[in-house]
Amino acid sequence: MNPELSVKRKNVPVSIIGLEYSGKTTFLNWLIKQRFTRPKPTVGYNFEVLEVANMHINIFDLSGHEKFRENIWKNFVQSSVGIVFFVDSSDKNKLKKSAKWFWKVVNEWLQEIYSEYALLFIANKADLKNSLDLETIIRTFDLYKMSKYSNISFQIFKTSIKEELNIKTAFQWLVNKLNSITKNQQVDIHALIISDKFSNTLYSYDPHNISSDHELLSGFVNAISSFSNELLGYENLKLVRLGKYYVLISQEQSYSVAIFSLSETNLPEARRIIYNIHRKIKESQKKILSTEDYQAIVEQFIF
Ligand SMILES: Nc1nc2c(ncn2[C@@H]2O[C@H](COP(=O)(O)OP(=O)(O)OP(=O)(O)O)[C@@H](O)[C@H]2O)c(=O)[nH]1
Ligand SMILES: [Mg+2]
Repeated sequence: MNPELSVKRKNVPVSIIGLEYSGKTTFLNWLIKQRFTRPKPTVGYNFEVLEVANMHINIFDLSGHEKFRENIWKNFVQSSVGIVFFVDSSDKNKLKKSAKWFWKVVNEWLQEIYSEYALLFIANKADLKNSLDLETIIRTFDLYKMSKYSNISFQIFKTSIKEELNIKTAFQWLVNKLNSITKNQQVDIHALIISDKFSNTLYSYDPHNISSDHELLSGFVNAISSFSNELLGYENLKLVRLGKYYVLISQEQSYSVAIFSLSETNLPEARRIIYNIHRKIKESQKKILSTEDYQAIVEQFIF
């Protein structure tokens, strides 16, 4: 078996977001049942797994209601590879509010992680006679600006789920993008080290034996981290070159996670892995995690 760590590429998370009543759950239902439905408003979220093109697409259909937008969207969005943003093209009054949320996602949340994303913009309900034309929607949302985000593959479709207009094509676009993003994720992450602030190794995966002494490497990671804090000011995510390695280090108050990689192309994925590991560690209720706990967390994202 290839000893290199590689991203678990079969499970590909996708979040469907957008204001309430735009058709998110109708879309999910269509993907599952291939027919038009009239769902009730979503409370919380729906979850389904679709097996397409060798991937298990894990779809989270999130409620569009205000409380949920504020508190829950960000977590789902940041850990997804694909994001589907729904807009009701027949509801002129909601466009401005919808655009505000769209840009919050693109400008704030996705840039914070700076991983690679596929973002599918759906202007839905094209069958209704007051549906706005695509040009108006693009202008209102300022979608021309999307070309400057090199970490986001973006596409817009005007659809009707009711009349099955463009909906297959839009989903196919997403599947293709997810496929190519996750192919790039066949990464050569050579080692992953989690250490505490006293440089004790909490978890290490080092199949190439970068270091026979992991405590030494942990100490080194901590030293780089605090050195660059002094140099650059506190910044959560740092990238250093170490010989032939790119080392991405993320430090929290009591521990740090470092990923060693041979190629720059792996870095977007490394960022996502680090972000997810932090999230899982934070979510964990236990105060002290064992090596096995850390291992279980890491193995959710890479194998
Ligand atoms: N005419 C028309 N109606 C649609 C279309 N897509 C969805 N709808 C209807 O719009 C209504 C709202 O759809 P939902 O899928 O529940 O909306 P949602 O975005 O999941 O809403 P929340 O869960 O409340 O955030 C339902 O009655 C759907 O049947 C469409 O393409 N055309
Ligand atoms: Mg819904």
